[in-house]
Amino acid sequence: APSTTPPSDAIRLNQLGFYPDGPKTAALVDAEATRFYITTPDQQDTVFDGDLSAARQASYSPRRVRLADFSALRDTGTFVLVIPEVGASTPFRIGEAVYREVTRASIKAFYFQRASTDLPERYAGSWQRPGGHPDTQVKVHASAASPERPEGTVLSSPRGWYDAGDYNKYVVNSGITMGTLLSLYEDFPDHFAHVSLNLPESGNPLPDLLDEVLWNLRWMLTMQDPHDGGVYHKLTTASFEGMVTPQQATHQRYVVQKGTAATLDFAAVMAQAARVLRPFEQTLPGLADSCLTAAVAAWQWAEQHPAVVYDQEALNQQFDPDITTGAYGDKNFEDERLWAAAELLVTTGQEQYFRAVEWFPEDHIPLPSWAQVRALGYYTLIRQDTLPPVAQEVLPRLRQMVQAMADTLLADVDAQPYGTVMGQSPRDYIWGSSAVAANQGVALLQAYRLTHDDAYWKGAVSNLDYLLGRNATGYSFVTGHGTKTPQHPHHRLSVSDGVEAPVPGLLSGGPNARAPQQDHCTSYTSDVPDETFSDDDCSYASNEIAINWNAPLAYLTGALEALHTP
Ligand code: 9MR
Repeated sequence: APSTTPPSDAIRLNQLGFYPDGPKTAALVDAEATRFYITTPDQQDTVFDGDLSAARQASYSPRRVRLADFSALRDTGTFVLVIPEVGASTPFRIGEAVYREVTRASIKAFYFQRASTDLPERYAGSWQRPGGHPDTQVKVHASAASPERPEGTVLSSPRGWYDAGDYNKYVVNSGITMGTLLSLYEDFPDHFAHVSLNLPESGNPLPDLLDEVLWNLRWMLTMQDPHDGGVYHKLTTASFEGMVTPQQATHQRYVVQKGTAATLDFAAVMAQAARVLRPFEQTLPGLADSCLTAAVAAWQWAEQHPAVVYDQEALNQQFDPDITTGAYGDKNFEDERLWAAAELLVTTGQEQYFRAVEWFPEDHIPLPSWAQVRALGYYTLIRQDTLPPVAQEVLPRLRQMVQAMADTLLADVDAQPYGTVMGQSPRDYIWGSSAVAANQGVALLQAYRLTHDDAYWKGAVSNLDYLLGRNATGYSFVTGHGTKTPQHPHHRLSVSDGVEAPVPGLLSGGPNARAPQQDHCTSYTSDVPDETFSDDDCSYASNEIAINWNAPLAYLTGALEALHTP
């Protein structure tokens, strides 16, 4: 066995570990070596050894990366990877259910984001806190005034999740987040019937994942104007509050202008929720019906108001007070409309929703993001055992398109420096790049569910490896899960709570090539796209957290666990 070597940050791998029958790869960054060894944690016994690959380089990075492939090692246990000339990795596991805890944490993270409630110690541990933002005295902003609800009307709109590092609640971003979490349940109901999250509601007959989803669903329902079915774009303070606790954040909250994107996202979520909650009618009497009624009213509003943009700058020219919080200002509603139609079609079986949209506006499927949700509609159609007869005709093409999307993601993966699907293009390193990686993984798993072709599963695993450490920063981007994790996310709850460790299970946004210009934080140490990350709470463009990033992390980890559970 090689002699004992100290840990080295040049060795990057999934810090949680690997499935026995799964791919296992580590990366060595900017160091020369030829052999690697997998040993027991004390480095006394070598259980596997192999050759490092030749060095590879991305077009956008000066780093030379070699890979160590130890997929053939199937022993379970805790190990380290040793490269005698360089150093050792931190210990990692090979075992069944290696992502069980991170799955739970990535969903429990939503509990920590709950507005309007105390988080007692028995559920929140060290991150217990008194509630804030009751949101029972929310005002109708001038931009949202209507005859029935003039400016200044007081509304009650409690619950929901804080969007991100800030304390506001945004319908558009709740849309993709809820769609992704409801889909995780819809795809793996048997698995999630048994995933327990230690929530206040854990004793009830509902699976915990759905209990958590309900916290935001009930808030979303309050964001619809019952007089016309339209949905307010967001519930927000006029400007961002300081890095204070929820109880100290007491500025007036408003609902602002209704918009087409928010209303269609709402319609999609409510239609999907109606379907998913239907089997729990006894526990939640009437809720599925209420969701469907809300979805239909929202759809009808959007048919009458097909192009109401939420343009914050334009609103601020017209109305007071100025609103300067997150805009989520999408201008294209074709994808939201397709998603809403897909959910309404599947839930109601009514032909009108099939006839209402052009199902193939483009040949390829864009990766989901808060502003682009077409894939969510497609995923919903392909996951059904049976579709209404009119819709059958689109299925073959849809299946082929989902597969083509996944094939494109896999196209060049074997030549990548880190061997991950993430990072094949420098354009992957945008604001919230961690969600790019996670959503690529989700897309690959949709193709895997269709075909059972292992290549898609391995591609998805490669992106989880990216998120948990096999990347150019050496971080596992999930707080509290890994050996090197973000300590200072831009997250008001974590900054203000007096607890040293940040709230666990949160996905940091990740490297963002434009972050230094976007947040003016000065602690970045590299401008290489995949390294432009700073574990500093000033770095909201690379180190914030957000619900729409945690949701695909929950899907990716949860689906891998569900698929892997015998
Ligand atoms: O995730 C959003 C990203 O795509 C945008 O480029 C960015 C700037 O508009 O805003 C991000 O969303 C933020 C939102 O506006 C406010 N809450 C925090 C969100 C995450 O940073």
